[in-house]
Amino acid sequence: MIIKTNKDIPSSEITDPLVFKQRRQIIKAMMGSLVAGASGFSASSPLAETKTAWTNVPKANTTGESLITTSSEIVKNHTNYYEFTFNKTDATRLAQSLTTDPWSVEISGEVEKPAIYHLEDILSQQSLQEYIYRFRCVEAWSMVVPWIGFPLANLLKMAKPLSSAQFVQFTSVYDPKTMPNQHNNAMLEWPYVEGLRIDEAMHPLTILAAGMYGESMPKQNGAPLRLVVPWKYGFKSIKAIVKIELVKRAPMTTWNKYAPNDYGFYSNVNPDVPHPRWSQNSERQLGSGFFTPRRKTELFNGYGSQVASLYRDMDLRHFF
Ligand SMILES: Nc1nc2c(c(=O)[nH]1)N[C@H]1C(S)=C(S)[C@@H](COP(=O)(O)O)O[C@H]1N2
Ligand SMILES: [Mo]
Repeated sequence: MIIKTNKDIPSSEITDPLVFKQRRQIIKAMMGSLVAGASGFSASSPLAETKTAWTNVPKANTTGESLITTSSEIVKNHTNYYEFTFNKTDATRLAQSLTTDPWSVEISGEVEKPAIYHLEDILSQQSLQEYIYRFRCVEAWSMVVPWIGFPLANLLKMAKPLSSAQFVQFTSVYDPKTMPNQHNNAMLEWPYVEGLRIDEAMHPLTILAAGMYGESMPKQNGAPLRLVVPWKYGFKSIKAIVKIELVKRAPMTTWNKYAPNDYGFYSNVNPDVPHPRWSQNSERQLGSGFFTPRRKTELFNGYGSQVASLYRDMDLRHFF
């Protein structure tokens, strides 16, 4: 495994200075609402302009367990971002050209109050928390990431879902000018689409993340806003979300369309349901030593006590 380190380019060097300045102002504004009071920083203090203020984000106590996080250098430099590249190291560089500011998110479909929100308006209405979750890719590697985000349910409730809203469909940004693989629909169809059942989307473990490791989200990890569903395989955790639609029927998702026998709609982590080409009963933990044994994969990635009831009476081999 090749892990490139020190590839982080200061964003001031690669971003047009005006855009950079605007982004600092938004982050400053966001952090004002995030940390004012709790930390004593105010939006006008110079400290609030540094990324360190994100470290004052309170910890969410959704799981009651303490996990050792994977090194941020690894998580930032080993990414899956197929719009840019099919390898795991190049998105660190390639994704920097994506414009993530300004950003807006459309919420529509089976809701009383459809709306297009500016990202800063979404974030300023949420109390951001740190969620330390295991993250398991369908390729059988895993990591532990300290995300900064808020429950997806909070945002969905603002739109007032109708009773006809049975599923939620998420769509990533479509920007073939900066995302080279979007020029070709032969393998995967773009934009990237994912979906959840409404009760999965409303579950308190399901978050939208705007940052990780005490900083705003790196572009290669899905800036400015991505989904994180810790009990499902990583491809469900869609990056760079521009649209959230409440829908009546299960959406057609990118990976399910590409290979329905390999990637089910549910894709709950399950050691007993192998991928057609490999076992899922153990995983390589990113950052662990060469001689460290693989981790035994847990049903629902270890979150069963909180999420198993969502799948009561369902045959998990059939609904994989
Ligand atoms: N839009 C989009 N979202 C995506 C992907 C992608 O290629 N495009 N890859 C998925 C896969 S396969 C995984 S494992 C996780 C990886 O998240 P990370 O790169 O931040 O580790 O993002 C998921 N979300
Ligand atoms: Mo993945």
